[in-house]
Amino acid sequence: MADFFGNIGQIKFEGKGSTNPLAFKYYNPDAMIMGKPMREQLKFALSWWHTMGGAGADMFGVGTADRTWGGSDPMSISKAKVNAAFELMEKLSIDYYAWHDRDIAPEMPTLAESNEKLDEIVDILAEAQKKTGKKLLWGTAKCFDHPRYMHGAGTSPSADVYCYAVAQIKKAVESTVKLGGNGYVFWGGREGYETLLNTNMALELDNMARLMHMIVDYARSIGYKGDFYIEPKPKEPTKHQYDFDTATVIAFLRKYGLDKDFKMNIEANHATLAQHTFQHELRVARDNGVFGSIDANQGDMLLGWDTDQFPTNIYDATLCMYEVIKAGGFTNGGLNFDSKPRRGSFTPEDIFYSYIAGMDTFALGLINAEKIVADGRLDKFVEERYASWNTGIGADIISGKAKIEDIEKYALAKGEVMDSLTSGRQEYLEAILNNIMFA
Ligand code: XUL
Ligand code: CO
Repeated sequence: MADFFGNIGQIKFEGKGSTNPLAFKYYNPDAMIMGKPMREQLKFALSWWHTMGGAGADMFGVGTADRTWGGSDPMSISKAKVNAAFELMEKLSIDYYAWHDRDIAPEMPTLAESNEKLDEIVDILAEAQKKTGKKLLWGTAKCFDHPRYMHGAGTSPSADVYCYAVAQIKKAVESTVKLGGNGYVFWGGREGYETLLNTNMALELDNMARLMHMIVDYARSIGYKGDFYIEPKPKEPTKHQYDFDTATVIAFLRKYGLDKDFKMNIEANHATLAQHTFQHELRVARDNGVFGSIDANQGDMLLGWDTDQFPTNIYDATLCMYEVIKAGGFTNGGLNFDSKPRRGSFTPEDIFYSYIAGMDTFALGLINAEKIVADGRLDKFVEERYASWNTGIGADIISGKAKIEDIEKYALAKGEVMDSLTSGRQEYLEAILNNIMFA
């Protein structure tokens, strides 16, 4: 193990009574919960871009943290990042990681040179994975930061830029496959528009779908068996991102016949930017059979942008893990911390404090969610609220037996139906939730 964090040892589980800031209070990696060790239920991943590369720059100032890891030029920094990342993962008991191609290796003057550097780092990562047993959760291509992508990548008005993007993504998929990743993410960084005065929206979306079909066919042809994910986000960087939210993405996937190969990577902060709760997005994905993976973070209620804070909200984590359990748990997906310490939290220890906070929050979320399911009161309430669909006219509608004339006859005979309603009991249910969580 490299020694970038020599003053910090292995982070251990000490339980909720511990006041040691460098210990887990809830995340006990090998403790069994619902038949599996916690680490397998949660499948935590380190995000390479934030943790290894995010120095804290914002629109008003440069970075505050050193993320060169002792390297001096782009390639030596990229190599040092591998050592630092694997040390972090080992010390924090994180089993997975996720990257954009340009997070792990530098962008060079030509695509051929960038590919060469990427190959070099992928070989080093493969070696580190072999040594440590760590795995790649998913890979993706950074098709949004270089100026060539100012008008989009897969939705660029320029066919030349589009070809560059296809080639870059093809290479990122190959690298994902080489590292045994079972996920490949499309987040439409600049796939959207600022004004319709200059935009052919229909052509842009048709082209994006063409790109996705090409990539899926190619990936399957080289033996990729994992999932493809789209990560919805409603705005930022463009004013209107095409992949606005889960429902919008599902319509896109179905229109273009991509729904068999794609699932969702749901990010908490993107959900709230779309004016949805995190749980809403997860539920839409689950109900439509496209729940895949999660970018764990949280936004700030008072800010209108993607703040990517480490998640500490227990309610959100609990309701998230409830949805994950109901979806049958993670298969190829996991919980990737698309989160960064605040700009003022600039020391190496802050990386540990941040991950410990996020991981403990989700571990507690998992523990709470298991309790909600075992308690059964909330599920039972919902079941009973819809009991009228289990027998009589409700059951006949669901089975298709009742036709419109039968329903009309039923309604006419029934008269006023006010007395068939029961209270929604929101406050009663919120109190039950508190009771379960804080018992
Ligand atoms: C940006 C974002 C990305 C994706 C991967 O808001 O969430 O980092 O997770 O491209
Ligand atoms: Co994300």
